[in-house]
Amino acid sequence: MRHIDVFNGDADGICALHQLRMAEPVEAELITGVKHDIELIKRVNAGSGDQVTVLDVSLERNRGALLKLLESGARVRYFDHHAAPDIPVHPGLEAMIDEAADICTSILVDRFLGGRFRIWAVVAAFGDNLGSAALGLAQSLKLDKDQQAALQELGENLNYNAYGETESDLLIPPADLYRMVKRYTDPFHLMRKESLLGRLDKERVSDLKQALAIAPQRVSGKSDAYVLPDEPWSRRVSGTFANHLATVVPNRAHAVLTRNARGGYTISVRSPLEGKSTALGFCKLFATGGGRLHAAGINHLEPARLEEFLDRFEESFRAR
Ligand SMILES: [Mn+2]
Repeated sequence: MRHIDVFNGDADGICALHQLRMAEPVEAELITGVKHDIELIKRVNAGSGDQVTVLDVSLERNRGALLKLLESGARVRYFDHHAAPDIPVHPGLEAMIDEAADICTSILVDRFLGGRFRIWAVVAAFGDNLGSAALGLAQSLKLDKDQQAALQELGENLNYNAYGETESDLLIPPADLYRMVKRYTDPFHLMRKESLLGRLDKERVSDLKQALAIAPQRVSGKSDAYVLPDEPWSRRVSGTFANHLATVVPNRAHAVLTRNARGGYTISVRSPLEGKSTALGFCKLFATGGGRLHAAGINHLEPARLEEFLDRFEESFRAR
């Protein structure tokens, strides 16, 4: 029997798998990728008797590949917190899905293991930006303020490593980052021993600093659009930069454009909470647009359409 572990390359995916494998150590084949690379199950090659564990990737986006895998005779255990409106019923599938807003996959695994390695769920919840859930778990472990702050930084750094268009944009491939994390039962020990964490922290700070030094390409009454240079740091920081702008200047709409491997632009859009135009409504005007109401994006825009995009962005967020 082979074990295949399929997990999101962000902090939540890594910490979920780490908890499980401390409880159930096995040699497993690893399948993971950058954070937005979530169609991972189609990369699994397994059959009768094989055990596949899937962590922190949308079941909805993997449903077809999951059904194929189940039909091939593999057994699948699935932990996730993304929307899953139609969970298949199959004797080979054990699904632990909870879509509650204050839950991440590592918290589901923490429940499954009865809290055995809870400190890693704290790290993951901070990484997934679930601050109050993380603090609740940290308090149940009686961690002090300094320990909480250190775990928050660790979660954010592990998470930041997963941002980029491809693994070549990242400081370390997520599978290697997991193999490093896996050597430590104690996250404080990991932070003391591994200089990579300090490098991730520096990179996260310097990427944002570089983005903040870029002047917007288009400034209008109610919105700003930024075009970042064609560099790995741009592709790592784009979402973080857009969130930063939305936090610091919440009454304006923001678009952050980065060059992608197809020669076009990938775009993050954030909209003010009030006003009738939303990031999602705007992004849906484009074929590859989607996301959440006030935090949406466009996967690909042809380069020749840049000026048209800037005009439509300005126009959409002009009226309030
Ligand atoms: Mn997650």
